[in-house]
Amino acid sequence: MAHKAGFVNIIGNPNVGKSTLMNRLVGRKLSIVTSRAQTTRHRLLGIVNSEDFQIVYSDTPGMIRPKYKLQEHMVKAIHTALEDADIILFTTDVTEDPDNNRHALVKKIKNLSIPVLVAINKTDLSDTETVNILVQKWQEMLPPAEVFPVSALLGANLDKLFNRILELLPENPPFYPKDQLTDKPEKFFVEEIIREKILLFYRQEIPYSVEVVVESFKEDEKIIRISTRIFVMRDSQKGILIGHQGKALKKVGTEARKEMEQFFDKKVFLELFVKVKKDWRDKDRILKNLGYQ
Ligand SMILES: Nc1nc2c(ncn2[C@@H]2O[C@H](COP(=O)(O)OP(=O)(O)OP(=O)(O)O)[C@@H](O)[C@H]2O)c(=O)[nH]1
Ligand SMILES: [Mg+2]
Repeated sequence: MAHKAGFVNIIGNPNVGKSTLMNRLVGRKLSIVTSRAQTTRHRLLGIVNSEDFQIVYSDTPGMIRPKYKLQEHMVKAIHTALEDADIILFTTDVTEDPDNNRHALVKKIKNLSIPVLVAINKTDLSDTETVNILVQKWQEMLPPAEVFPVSALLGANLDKLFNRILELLPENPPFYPKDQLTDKPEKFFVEEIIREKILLFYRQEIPYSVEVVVESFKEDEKIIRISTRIFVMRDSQKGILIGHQGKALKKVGTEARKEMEQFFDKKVFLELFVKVKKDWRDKDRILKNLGYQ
């Protein structure tokens, strides 16, 4: 049998569960997940390898109308993902009304000549009848697409989706070494884990004003020592982030460190420093330094 390999790019509106779905399909938590929209800022690959195939999933940011430069970069990541896909995995959820869908993405997908799979996620929050109606509506909305009701959270119906992906996967040699799981370095996951805790623990605009950068990452046999800087946009945000007697930031550090120890399967020593970098979200030079190309 010829070797199969290809890019399966997951796109959709914010908060529908794209990252949860990719983590499930890859079998490991690579992408951070929170209940807040715009959790994902970067495109991230999750690679599933076997002897006969290599599926390269892409998690992407949710589609938004950009209001500042950071968001423009997020939208650019979606457009790149539309261009280099072998298969599009358009993800929606049971709360999204197809008739009322923010049409930008659907229109773009309609014009593609590659296979499109629609995952209707969060079926655990609905009932069979409602889900069946949604399946039909999405089928009409995107006629060539095949529709799969799933629950990424519970792992329901993902085997059917996976089998279809495998069938549609083109014949190709592998694109990445077979032991490779992702395209991002260790630092990226450190930054994302800290950002996830900030999204979980702070309200309003704080998480959207924050960027995390690893300044040093030193690993020896027993422990990884990590020093990070958290950028905020204003002095007042620095105060909120640190909290009374430093308690708020300490909680971020503790929870992030625990998750890193799981992720790296090693003891972690983690330092966090907060710094104000005015309007970092809107400055090309700063964004470039932060890895938004
Ligand atoms: N009930 C239920 N919740 C889900 C399911 N999948 C994801 N969620 C929840 O939906 C929220 C958003 O999940 P994410 O995976 O971060 O969604 P996303 O599409 O990647 O979001 P952005 O990166 O912000 O665009 C989280 O609270 C998840 O726990 C599901 O199958 N069922
Ligand atoms: Mg996401």
